[in-house]
Amino acid sequence: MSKRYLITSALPYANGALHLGHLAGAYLPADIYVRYLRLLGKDVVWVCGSDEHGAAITIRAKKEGVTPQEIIDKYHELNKSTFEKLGISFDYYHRTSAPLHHETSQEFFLKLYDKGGEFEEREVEQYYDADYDQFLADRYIVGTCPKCGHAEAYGDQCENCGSDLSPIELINPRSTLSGKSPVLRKTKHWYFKLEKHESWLRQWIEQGQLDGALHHDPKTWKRHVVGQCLSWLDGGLQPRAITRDLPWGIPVPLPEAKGKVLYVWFDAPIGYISSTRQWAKEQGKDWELYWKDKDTTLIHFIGKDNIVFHCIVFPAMLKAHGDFNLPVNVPANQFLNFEGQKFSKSRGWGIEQHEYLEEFRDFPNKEDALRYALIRNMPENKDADFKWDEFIDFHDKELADNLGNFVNRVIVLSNNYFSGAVPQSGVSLKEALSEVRALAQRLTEEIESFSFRQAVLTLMEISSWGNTHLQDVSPWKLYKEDPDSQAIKDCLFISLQIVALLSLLSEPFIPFTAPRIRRLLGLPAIQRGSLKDAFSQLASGDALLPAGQAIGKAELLFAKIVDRKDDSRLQIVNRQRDKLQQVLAAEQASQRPPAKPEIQYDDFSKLDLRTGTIVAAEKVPKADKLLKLAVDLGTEQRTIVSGIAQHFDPEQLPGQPVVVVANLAPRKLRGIESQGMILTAENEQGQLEFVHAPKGWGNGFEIK
Ligand code: B3M
Ligand code: ZN
Repeated sequence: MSKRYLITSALPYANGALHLGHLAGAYLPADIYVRYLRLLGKDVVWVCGSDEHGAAITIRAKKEGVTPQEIIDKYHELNKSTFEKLGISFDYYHRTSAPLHHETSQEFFLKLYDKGGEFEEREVEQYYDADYDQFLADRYIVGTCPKCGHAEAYGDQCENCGSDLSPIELINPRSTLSGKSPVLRKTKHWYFKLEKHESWLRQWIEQGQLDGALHHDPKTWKRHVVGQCLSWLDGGLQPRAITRDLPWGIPVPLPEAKGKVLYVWFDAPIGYISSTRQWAKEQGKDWELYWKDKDTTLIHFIGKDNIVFHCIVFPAMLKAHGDFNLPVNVPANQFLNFEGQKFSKSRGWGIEQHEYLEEFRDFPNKEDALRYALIRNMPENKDADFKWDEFIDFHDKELADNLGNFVNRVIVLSNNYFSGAVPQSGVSLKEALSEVRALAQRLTEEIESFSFRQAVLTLMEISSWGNTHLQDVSPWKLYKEDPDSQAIKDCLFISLQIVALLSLLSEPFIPFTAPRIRRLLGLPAIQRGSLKDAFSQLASGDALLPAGQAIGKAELLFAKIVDRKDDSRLQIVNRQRDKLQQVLAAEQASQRPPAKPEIQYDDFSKLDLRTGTIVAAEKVPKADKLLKLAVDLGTEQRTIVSGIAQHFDPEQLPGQPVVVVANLAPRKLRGIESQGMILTAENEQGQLEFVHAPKGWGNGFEIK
């Protein structure tokens, strides 16, 4: 392991709240990793912040009818404070509107500019909205997708078919500002010559080689990350425009670039640097050590939609600059779905982080309950799905029944048998805990290889080991025979050591629970290096909790959700499930045809509706949709031609009760006179069903 770590998480746009998928993607995994490094006493800095430039912000401002500044202030505060409440322990949460970030980005641009050979200037034609006197960012242009025909494709992407587009490709483009079709106008932009960097990038990604030396082991990178990078490289790299004609952003620091700003994806990753600089300034540290020293490991945590920027574009920028380290790993996560579907704010499908905190405010230990469920189902190598059923199971079966129960039993028994003091024991902890130590060792390897799902299962395995050991010895049985039995003391001595170890190992995953376990044991608060110290104590066979130490009273760490005596927690979860049902029901209702205009009673009373039974049915030749039916109306038999052939097999129909509009004027269909109409309705699956009176009613009754 290296001496120093610089960890980054993707800077969220300050244009909206974050949902659980974001949390599971780039923030929770980094938090686990960083907390773990801190427990090992590593010198680590974790930076993040709000991404406050680009069309994402100005479009949201326009939608809400406020200024971009109001938007970024609102969502920066919301996201920052929500992260804090969930225990996401950034060292610094900066914002890209800060002066230090503007300065850092402009310096970066100028360094590449002055170096020469990295940029090229191009005169290009771009869409311009004459009414608004403004060039249009890609997202400000909508039109028909040339690939799939979707009418609302954006200038950079079609959300229907997923194609990357350029605004020029759109059919019938319109400006989202004026709604009119934009005009093409000449403008000048600076392009970063990404293609120049193609060959070393390939070596670096494929073989982990950089400047003729091994930079990282390429096997430690996730396959889907390497795969995405290579397919980009295979497609050939192109120069990328890094300036824009927009009124919101960081001014391009060149006299001839008045009115132009840096492209948001140029300045956003530089946000990692400025966030580190701001942190160092406030802490009296040297930021450059974290970015430039060879003993520093840089790791970017992101979602899969940002891979190309972090594995190709930003590394090329850093290399072009010359002084900076490149990331040793970019353990991007895939996407999290929600109850089988994509998160969608507009559909109301999903839950945002701050909403969860609000709606679960009366749910005990809500933060760790959520973190745990997200870690158990983290989309590490493929997309995953968050389900409330699983949230309940993970909480009740694993956190409560396994971990919570183990801690509780050990504390209760120690209080009962030894008046709350750690018992004397002569066992060799080296031997007694050898399996537990091996599990702890495995857990560290899993965290270090970004396998957090597996790591949290290993945590549970340690707790299971403790439960099994307790069960095997069953001190409550021994106690009845001989309350002074040494076996009881040994068993609880060992168990208490495991609880002490769990109070540290659990902290990266469930940081609200771990300090409570510490307090139950009478142990001091966790500090940087606590786990490292514990590992060396265990390695030399020393106790984490020495005999005689006073422990506290038991308290419930996790109150089960499914609990016959108290359903308050289940109700909180059920409210979420009900909300989703309502979303689905409302969507189904809105798919039904709109109501028809009002009619008078007389209009209705003109209808003669009668019960009947189909007695014969056959296909109408050369008509896909039509069936010829014979219907018994009690006093007479009618021939009715009905457009239901695609829904029913004629052989199944004889005997089917129906309702007939009996006084509909006859009309000829394919040469057959149809003498009435059969009533049907479409069910939720879009299939036709007959409307009919209850079976056994008989034919010819009037329906009023
Ligand atoms: N703000 C995109 C996103 O939120 C962008 C990430 C920047 S990371 C430097 O997905
Ligand atoms: Zn399309």
